[in-house]
Amino acid sequence: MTGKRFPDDFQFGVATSAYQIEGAWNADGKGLSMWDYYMRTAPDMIVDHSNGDVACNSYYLYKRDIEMLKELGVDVYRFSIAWTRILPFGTANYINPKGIAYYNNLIDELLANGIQPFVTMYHWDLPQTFNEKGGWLTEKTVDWFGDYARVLYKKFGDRVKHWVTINEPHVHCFFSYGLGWHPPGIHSPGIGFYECVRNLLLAHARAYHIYNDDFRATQGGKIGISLDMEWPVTNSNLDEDAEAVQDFMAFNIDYYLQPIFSKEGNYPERFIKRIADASKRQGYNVSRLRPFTKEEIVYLRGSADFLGLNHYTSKVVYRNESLRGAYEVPSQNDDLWVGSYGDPSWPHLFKLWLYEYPPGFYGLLMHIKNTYGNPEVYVTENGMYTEHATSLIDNERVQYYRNYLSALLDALYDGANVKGYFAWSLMDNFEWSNGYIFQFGLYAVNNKDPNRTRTARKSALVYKEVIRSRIIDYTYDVNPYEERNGGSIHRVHAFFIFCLSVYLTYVY
Ligand code: PNW
Repeated sequence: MTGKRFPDDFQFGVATSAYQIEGAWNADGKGLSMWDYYMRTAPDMIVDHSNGDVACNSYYLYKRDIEMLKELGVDVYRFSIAWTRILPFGTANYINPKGIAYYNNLIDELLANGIQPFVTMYHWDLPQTFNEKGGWLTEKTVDWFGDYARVLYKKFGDRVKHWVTINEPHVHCFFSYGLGWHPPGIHSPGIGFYECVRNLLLAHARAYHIYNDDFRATQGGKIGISLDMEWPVTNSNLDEDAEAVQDFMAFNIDYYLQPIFSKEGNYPERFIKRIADASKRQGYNVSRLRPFTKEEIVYLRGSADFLGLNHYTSKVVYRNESLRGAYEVPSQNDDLWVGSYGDPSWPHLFKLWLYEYPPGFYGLLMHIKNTYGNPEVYVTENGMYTEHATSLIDNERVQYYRNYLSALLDALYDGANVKGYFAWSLMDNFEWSNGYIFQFGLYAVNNKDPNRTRTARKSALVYKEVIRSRIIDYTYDVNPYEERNGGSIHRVHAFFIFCLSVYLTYVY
């Protein structure tokens, strides 16, 4: 036990996203997102050839989801709205009443159970109609997104007081327009990637300003953006490695934070210069990073009431001659020109991308506090995965959550303005190009069962105890199997004792 406790008003929650859990991909008038479309035309994008057509079937099972939220005792639930469930063609000229009804039911049921909705507007499921017109590579998407945001405020803003505009510009643009591993599969790591981020940031600002101008006075909510960030670490004292840390920060952290959360606005100088220099060397007559105009810098600056932070892991970074020719030219990786890896001494399960290093979380939270005037932060995602999990006893995940929550508490006690925390994820779900191979859930989901039965893992019960007690007790132990049976035996006993006492009082 660390002896530190979470303040009473600290908000605990869990997070999910529409495409990863809802299923019902074409039910009740829903239109196609680019995920729906590519899952039919390019199923090879997904390692196990699965897709989100059914996923956790939450479109039909949302009441069960709310039962789980109640069991955990969370204060808030972060979910996302599927753009094409509301606007089947993307544009706001036709609103699908059944889509509105679904989210109304979800929101009302949450509120009736004392759980606040924390709603993401866009978690990667762009309408296919807009993809066909250029998607996030065209600035028109900024207008389309603004129109969509306006519909959401009108329909749900009376009850939703926290909005996340965009989930993870970095990961979304990197996979969809940089590497091309996610729909629409565009491989343009040195140009398309930067264009996508630029348009997403402007779309975010558009949604923020629409709220400010037309809704804030009557609805009084808050608008933020969820940015994903890894923390760079080095043990070396070589100048090149120190430079690598600075550049990694500029490309992966400050690139996204500075335009919105700093006093001066705009991209970091260091980042602008590296891409401009590389572009010049490569014979481009302008930088591959299109600069913001003066008006855009002002439009973006200060355009958030809170920062949503998605954080999973840290990286050891370095720079040396071994990187010559390591990356495709041109690409964001080549512009950055840094090597990175997970330190093998940090706990990890499958040596892919997720290594447990809680001091990195602390470092990141303190960087945000110290560099950006201590903005309000909600950790909108944090968690770890298992692979082909068969047991409900997920001690590695329990350990991960305890250690990351402890790091968060340390930052909180050192003055970081963290208001809430969302575990990713409520339950196992469609993990994008990794299909159903990785499980991030506090609850296990049985995909073979048409009812998509959900069962609490040990991590769910440990998180529940953290929420209840507001402390992290490393000695607390619980067995998810006994809870399942023990819980019902307990209820039978209680009922028996109740009957006996009624009998003794009134009959005997
Ligand atoms: C986030 N990486 O994505 C997303 O917001 C979620 O939808 C997703 O399920 C979750 O994290 C777990 O992956 C990420 O490779 C995807 O570093 C990949 C990375 C990071 C975040």
